[in-house]
Amino acid sequence: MAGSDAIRERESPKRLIAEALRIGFHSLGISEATRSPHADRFLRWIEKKQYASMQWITRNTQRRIDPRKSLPGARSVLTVTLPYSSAVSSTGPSTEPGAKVARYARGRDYHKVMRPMLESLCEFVSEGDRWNTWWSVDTSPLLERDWAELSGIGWIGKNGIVIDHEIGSWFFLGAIVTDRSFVASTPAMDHCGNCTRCIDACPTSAIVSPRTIDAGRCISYWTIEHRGELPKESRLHNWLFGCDICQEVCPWNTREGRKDPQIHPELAPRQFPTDPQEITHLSHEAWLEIYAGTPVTRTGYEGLKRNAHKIIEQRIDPGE
Ligand code: B12
Ligand code: SF4
Ligand code: SF4
Repeated sequence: MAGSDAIRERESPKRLIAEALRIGFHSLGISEATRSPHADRFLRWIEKKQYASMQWITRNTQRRIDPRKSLPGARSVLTVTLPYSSAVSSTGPSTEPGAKVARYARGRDYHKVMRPMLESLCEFVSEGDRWNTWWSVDTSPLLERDWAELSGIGWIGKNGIVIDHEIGSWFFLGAIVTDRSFVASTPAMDHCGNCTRCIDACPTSAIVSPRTIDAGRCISYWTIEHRGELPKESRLHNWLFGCDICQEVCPWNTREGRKDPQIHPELAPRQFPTDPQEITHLSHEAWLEIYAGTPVTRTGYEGLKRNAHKIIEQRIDPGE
């Protein structure tokens, strides 16, 4: 029986949450499948071209702001979290020298880790072909953080990242949209208060206003998503791939009493070379051996060498 013909009452999520935890997720929250309350902010961001060269984000905008466009008849959005290691890299925090790789990218590619986990949870939700499901992790058109906030997972910090008050922000998000209806969780409250540490610490002023990132100024964008030569004015501040500064300074990630969640074994951090000179000399085979299966390959062999060259260039001429 298709979902639309089946029982319409909201169900208790108790068994669903237990199943998500059994599969290995850290938490699961539920929100109603509606238009995102921040949809207009997203559309303004697109209008202002704050996506730099990420043209792909301008496609499917209606689907991105409303999950019902991806799954007609959708009733619930289930948001799950999967923590990654918060341990500092072998080069230490971003104040220390050495080419740095963001924490999220130091284990196996999370898309690969989360895919079977989400598929397994979808199987549980759909009960054979009784209910329809559609899932997303990062690359699908869905404003994942908006539903994470609505489903009580955490609030969107001024750094633009979802923060869980117990474990901080070192985790990935995944989402399942379904026409099965579950009782929604209580939306998360903002706990940033008057703090502006992330905005003050961002070395490139990419957080142009609280919760709005101009990708064209963000080190994470330059080192991961930008293709071709880096703009002359770009400053990488020793980041070879990604950037963690606006999370490193967040008190919710450093406070005493923060819970250190269990990390999925496949996300255990690897050791990567930290000398940018060494990276510029890597053969293609060596590059594959070191980074295959991790998110770092997204920027490509040439892209990573480009980033290493830029770091070296800026050590010779800091330019500020
Ligand atoms: C495009 C993208 C990027 C781009 C652009 C960043 C950005 N903030 O949008 C780049 C490449 C720069 C990037 C970098 C990073 N990303 Co990214 N990225 C995405 C992606 C694919 C889409 C994000 C998006 O829709 N942006 C659109 C614009 C409009 O977002 P925005 O400016 O932040 O504004 C939104 C909200 O903040 C809110 N908002 C804006 N203003 C206001 C004001 C108020 C008062 C309120 C309440 C809300 C609000 O409304 C807007 C619409 O949602 C998502 C996955 C997904 N499908 O959602 C992952 C995602 C957001 N990224 C993620 C990660 C881990 C990162 C990095 C930390 C990686 C790293 N270490 O280098 C950095 C962090 C940079 C940063 N400070 O945001 C995770 C975040 C997990 C979490 N705990 O929140 C996600 C969810 C991927 C995942 N599935 O886990 N990313
Ligand atoms: S990821 Fe780095 S460059 Fe981007 S907003 Fe955060 S601190 Fe700024
Ligand atoms: S550093 Fe402060 S303002 Fe920024 S996200 Fe964390 S609590 Fe919020």
